[in-house]
Amino acid sequence: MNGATKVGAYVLGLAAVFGGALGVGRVVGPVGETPAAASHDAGHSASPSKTGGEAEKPAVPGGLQVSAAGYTLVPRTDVVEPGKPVDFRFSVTGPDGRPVTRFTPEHDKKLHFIVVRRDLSGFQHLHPEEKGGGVWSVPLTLPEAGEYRAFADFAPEGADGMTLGMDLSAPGDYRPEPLAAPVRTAAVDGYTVALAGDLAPGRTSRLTLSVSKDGKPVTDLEPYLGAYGHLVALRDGDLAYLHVHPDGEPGDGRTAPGPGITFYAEVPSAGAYRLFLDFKHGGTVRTAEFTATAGTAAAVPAGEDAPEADGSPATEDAEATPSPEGSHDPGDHDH
Ligand SMILES: [Cu+2]
Repeated sequence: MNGATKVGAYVLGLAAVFGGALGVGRVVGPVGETPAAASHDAGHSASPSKTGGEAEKPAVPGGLQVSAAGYTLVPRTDVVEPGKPVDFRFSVTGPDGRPVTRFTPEHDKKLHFIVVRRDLSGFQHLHPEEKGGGVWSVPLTLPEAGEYRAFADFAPEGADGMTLGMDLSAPGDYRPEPLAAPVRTAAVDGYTVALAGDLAPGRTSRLTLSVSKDGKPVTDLEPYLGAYGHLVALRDGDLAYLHVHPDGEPGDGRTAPGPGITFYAEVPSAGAYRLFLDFKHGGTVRTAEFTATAGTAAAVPAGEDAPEADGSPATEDAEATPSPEGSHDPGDHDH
């Protein structure tokens, strides 16, 4: 599979994220479109910026640009001192150069704001408030010194959804932490989250994250932003942003409130990614973090291509991985 194909599939993955809120157009598949991805996309636009015509042009992954398709992320707060809360303000300007004031909500919010340090530590998923005149405001603390990346994930009214990214600096002595090794379980606040499935570059990868507490599966997850979980994936090295979403939603008659939450993810390239799962239980939203590797068969050392449950390195065979909890019927989609 060539590079353009991988990127094309990635664009389609983004369209799956944003298309539901937009509900415009039909699928005009970029190269690399798969029947599986198309089934998620039916009736939705196919690209964050175009609905066709430029399908052959390799797209830039989300979050790497401060300006795209005429829209620009403009900070209105200059310096953020480490450890000190600030009222962080910013705008999105449109093709006419003015702040955009009308957005199409996606997942219950007009704008999702993700902040993470360049070493992939300190993840925050925030929801700024509109202050009028296209100004967004959010209480923000950058806990430690360092270079941070902030992502705004939004859809201007009448336009396709997009993710723009900007740098934020917290002055001081920055001591980057090494990326954690790939793991299959993450602990947060007394909960354990187990990851099944593997990221495969350029393909739709099915991931199931299963939540348990005190060794017992959690079967009463609470909807958060219209889903039982939200997963953000950031690429190690440049923080390319991939916002993926669950298979099914609360109240659709087939999606159980845990313990398994299934996602479909498209990653544009091989390499390491950091996954951040937000889930809500007992009235509190928590984030479980994983490092996962999108590999190729060649990248897996001989003899280590073992079943995923033992924490072996990622393989390409993501779609063959069953959901460990059987929270939905594998027959009701075509992955
Ligand atoms: Cu959000």
